Amino acid sequence: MAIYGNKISPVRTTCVSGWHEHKDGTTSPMNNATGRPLMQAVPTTELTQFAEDVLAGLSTTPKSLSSKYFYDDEGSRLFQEIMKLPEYYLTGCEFDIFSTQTEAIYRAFANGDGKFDLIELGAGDGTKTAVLVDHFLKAGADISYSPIDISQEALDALTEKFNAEFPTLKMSARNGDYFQILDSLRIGDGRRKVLLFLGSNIGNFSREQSVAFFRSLREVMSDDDLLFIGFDLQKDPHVIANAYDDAADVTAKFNLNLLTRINRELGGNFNLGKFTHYANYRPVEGSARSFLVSREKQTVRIDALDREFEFDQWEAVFMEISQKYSLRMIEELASESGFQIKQNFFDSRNYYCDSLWRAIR
Ligand code: AVI
Repeated sequence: MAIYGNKISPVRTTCVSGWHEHKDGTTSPMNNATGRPLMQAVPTTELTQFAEDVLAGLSTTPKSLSSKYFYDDEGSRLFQEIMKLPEYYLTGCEFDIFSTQTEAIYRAFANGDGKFDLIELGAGDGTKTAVLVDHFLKAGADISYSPIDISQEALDALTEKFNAEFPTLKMSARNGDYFQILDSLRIGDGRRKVLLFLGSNIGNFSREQSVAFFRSLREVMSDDDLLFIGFDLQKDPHVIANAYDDAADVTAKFNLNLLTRINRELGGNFNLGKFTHYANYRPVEGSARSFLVSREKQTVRIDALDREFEFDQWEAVFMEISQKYSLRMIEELASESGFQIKQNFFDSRNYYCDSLWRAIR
């Protein structure tokens, strides 16, 4: 019996249409008549969460795959490449904020005493955070740094870099999904925590998932803790559309890599050449979306699911949403999740905002 990855459930969901979004941000196929999750027990090989989500996503109309699975080691490497692309302005904007407003950020984090623990959710290679840490240490702050990331390779690179640059910094890197690690954040030693959620990672969540996520962070935060979030702002639609459709096709490779991951981890037989990447930006909703579109009618088999999936010619698989925000949206998100804005930091072009939130007591 083939078991792909860690087994999590002896039950699998079956082919239905629509989505039910759980409070924890996960989704299940939904019975469209009742709006409830439709879970039909089918005797099967035990499936991983990844396998279950792929099954659910490819069994609905329209088909979808979750962008949270983009980040295997190769996906994380491709994302590092995206961040260096001329079209992908987000990283540069956050870097601009961190390098030009470092002291103001330090004062806002320090809250008078300069003692706090920095916890970064989805740290990646930590390049931008290094700018802050460098300044905080030079200012004599008493800090520790805990980067959390799904990619062990990215964490290893970060740890090596930080150990070399900041030999005195107390550091404990943690590998895993930040949803799973949330609970461990509750256990504190009484020191103030500043949680970092940078890079507009929040833009890859739906609005409901964002509120649920921020609320679950609020639950593990003490009243004096702070949350620092990167939001990509609404701007010239052409600038945004280009950021998700770069000339070097790195974003296309980044999306297609999820098919490679399915082939490798779930025994799929996706032919990558038979799919094309397509991205668009909808200025009314402020959301960029990306798709993989089937160039021809085809059948794809996934051994771990013991299933074949039919794709029509030009059928699109929804891959990712990247939400862009107005200041009003940021304020609403904060207040709906139990926070208020302490201070906003903008880059010189007003493309991007790092928003510092304090919990409403
Ligand atoms: C990680 N995340 C904020 C990126 C974004 O901009 O939505 C992922 C990405 N997708 C395509 N390019 C970058």
